[in-house]
Amino acid sequence: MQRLIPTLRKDQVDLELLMLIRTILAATKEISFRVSQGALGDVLGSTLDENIQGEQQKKLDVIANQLIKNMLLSDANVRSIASEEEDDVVAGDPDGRFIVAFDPLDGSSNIDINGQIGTIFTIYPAKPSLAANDPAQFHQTGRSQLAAGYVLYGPSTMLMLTTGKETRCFTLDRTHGGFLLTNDKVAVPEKTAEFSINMANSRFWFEPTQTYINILLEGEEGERNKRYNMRWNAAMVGDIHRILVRGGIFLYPSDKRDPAKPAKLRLLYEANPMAMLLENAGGAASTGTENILDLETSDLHQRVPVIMGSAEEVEFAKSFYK
Ligand code: FDP
Repeated sequence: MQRLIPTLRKDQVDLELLMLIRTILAATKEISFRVSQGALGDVLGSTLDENIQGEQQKKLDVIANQLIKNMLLSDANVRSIASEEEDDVVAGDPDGRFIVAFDPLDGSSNIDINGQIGTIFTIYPAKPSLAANDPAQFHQTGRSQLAAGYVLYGPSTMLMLTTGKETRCFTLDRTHGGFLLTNDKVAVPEKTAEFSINMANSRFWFEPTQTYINILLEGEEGERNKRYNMRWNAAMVGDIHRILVRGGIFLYPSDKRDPAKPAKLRLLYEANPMAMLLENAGGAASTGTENILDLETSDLHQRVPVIMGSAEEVEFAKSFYK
């Protein structure tokens, strides 16, 4: 089985970018180990702090953030860092060629129940004219991403990665400590009969979401003429992984719960990397009205509605949001 570095070399990935991906993955291997230790590693439970988005930080959120940040700061090619757990941009090397954004621990509510969690990351080119601590470094569209991926800490630890060509899947081989290529061309089935949405929010949905989901619930008696099943992992990384493996549609639409927070997921370090992984595997990613990858980030922690997955199903869902 092929190892990660030879695979990236074969894809002619820039050498410094390749080293940066390796740096990020070194931190995720440490996180994977800590996660597998569970209560024995004293990583479960909450801290007494909240992040900038008012969410209570779990111990593992903080540990994962610190591990990745420290590794990135030791890489001279990293100019700026953005993280879900950091209020502002963290300045790296003033001459670094790359900027990195990440969600250190996606699916925080799954940490204490031994459920699926993961690290999501994305790498962009740095803007040479801007300082390392300038948030405008990140004011780019998702189309500028040089690499995007996640590491899923499940029964096995898996890496899903794209550097612009195919989306590839690797599995962490604990016997030698490296990621081995286990799917060299991930292909999302075009059609699906599986959807993923937090149904508990249904009374807060806007009309397009109500109409679309009601049609799916009608099954073979409705317009789609097929019986749908539902899956909700409560960790985007787990839901998107399932969709990359066997298809499906994932929605976190805007809703009326809190007018100050009309959408939940973050564009820079959640929606964009997942959208790139999906598009490069033949899937699609939209807000309902626009392609996610075409949006320009204007705030590090900006939120977007998300509809992503199997291309034909996303296209059908979009027809309700016009
Ligand atoms: P979490 O806040 O637990 O980190 O990042 C946001 C996210 O998880 C996604 O991973 C997940 O899909 C969603 O929020 C879960 O939202 P609900 O609380 O509505 O289930």
